[in-house]
Amino acid sequence: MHTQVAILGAGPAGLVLSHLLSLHRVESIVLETKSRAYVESRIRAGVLEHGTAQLLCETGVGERLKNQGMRHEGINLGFSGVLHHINFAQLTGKAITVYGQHEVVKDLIAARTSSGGQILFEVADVSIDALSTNRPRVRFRHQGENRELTSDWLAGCDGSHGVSRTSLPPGALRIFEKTYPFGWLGILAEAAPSWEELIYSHHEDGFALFSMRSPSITRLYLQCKPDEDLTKWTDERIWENLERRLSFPGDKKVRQGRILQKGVTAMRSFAVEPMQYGRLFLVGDAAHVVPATGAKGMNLAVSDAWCLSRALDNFYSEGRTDLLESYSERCLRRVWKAQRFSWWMTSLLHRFDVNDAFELRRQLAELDYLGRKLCWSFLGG
Ligand code: RFL
Repeated sequence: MHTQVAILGAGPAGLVLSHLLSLHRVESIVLETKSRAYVESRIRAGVLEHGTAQLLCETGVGERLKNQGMRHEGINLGFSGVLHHINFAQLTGKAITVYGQHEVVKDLIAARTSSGGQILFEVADVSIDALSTNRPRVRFRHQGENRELTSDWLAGCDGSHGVSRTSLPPGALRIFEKTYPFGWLGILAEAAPSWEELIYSHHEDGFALFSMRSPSITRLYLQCKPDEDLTKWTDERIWENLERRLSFPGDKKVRQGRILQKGVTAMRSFAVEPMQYGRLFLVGDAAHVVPATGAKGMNLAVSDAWCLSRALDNFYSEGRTDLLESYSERCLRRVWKAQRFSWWMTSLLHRFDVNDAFELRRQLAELDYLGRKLCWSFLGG
């Protein structure tokens, strides 16, 4: 089998890339280790930046997003028991859309399959080679058979644990990494959201995030140990902690409901340079991971995919290679800005050491400063 662009991974990066390439009439084949049902129900991100939502809508995969996505003009920062509203629309003229990553994935898979795009699900034993030749190769098993796919270019969109980055020779990439001494315990609950917008809550017991996925499903997170034992967290203990960390004046409190899903996510920052090796391009989480606090991961994946699709379109339509050559440099500029923002949000809102009273006061002073600064710039200062 041969194609112009072989894509490893049917997450947001791989699917957006395949979708955009098809609009430019560039052929691709996507290989995915999991089943279609699995990737369509994997609960992850839920905040789409203005640019991401706009790209999906403008390229014909935004119908459900427009109908079901929830436009939020701001977020709330909670600290010292008080909520402070930050109005993005007034500050920047832009808003965010709350729409589950798995819904984006469903929309993209539907678009690819209905226009004859090839996605092979449940592939196994994936390996890559010949990356420095003009015929990179992927070997894999599919439906019990050993298969081989050659391509002009290979896109590694296989997430932070995929094979594309880890198959490269030692020293090919420079790795930058930071791990945080905490994780997030996340739940998905059958409960209508109590507040209209997200709440990022700083609390002396640890950070909490109130968010939602739809008018009847709430998504909530609690700062916890990175290797937290979930069996120690009964539903009762989770709700009790959420209520305490999300308690603000007024009559609203966290609405409880059946817990549909529980999980622990470690928090880390990770990036490689460059995001290219021979004819392999790394896209999305395969090249960088940000702590979820900044809600940047999926948006970065979409942005990388857009950048690469443009470069490949230029190559096939005009024979130009300059955009392919500068792919890594252009993506990394944005990646490092997102790394800085995500690190800053994470450092501002989490307790690194519950016994460090100085750090607690410093964070509160910074949050207070931030609240005043944003209100001030708001008034045109
Ligand atoms: P993905 O989504 O991990 O997709 C990679 C795909 O590759 C497959 N795969 C392979 N396929 C072929 N061959 C192989 N050898 C393969 N190995 C793996 C996998 O099965 C998978 O389908 O990476 P991608 O496409 O780069 O997308 C990145 C995003 O998923 C990620 O950045 C976000 O989910 C991060 N994130 C958030 N991002 C946001 O922009 N806004 C948010 O609000 C937000 N919240 C979150 C998040 C991530 C979280 N977790 C669980 C890490 C909240 C959480 C809790």
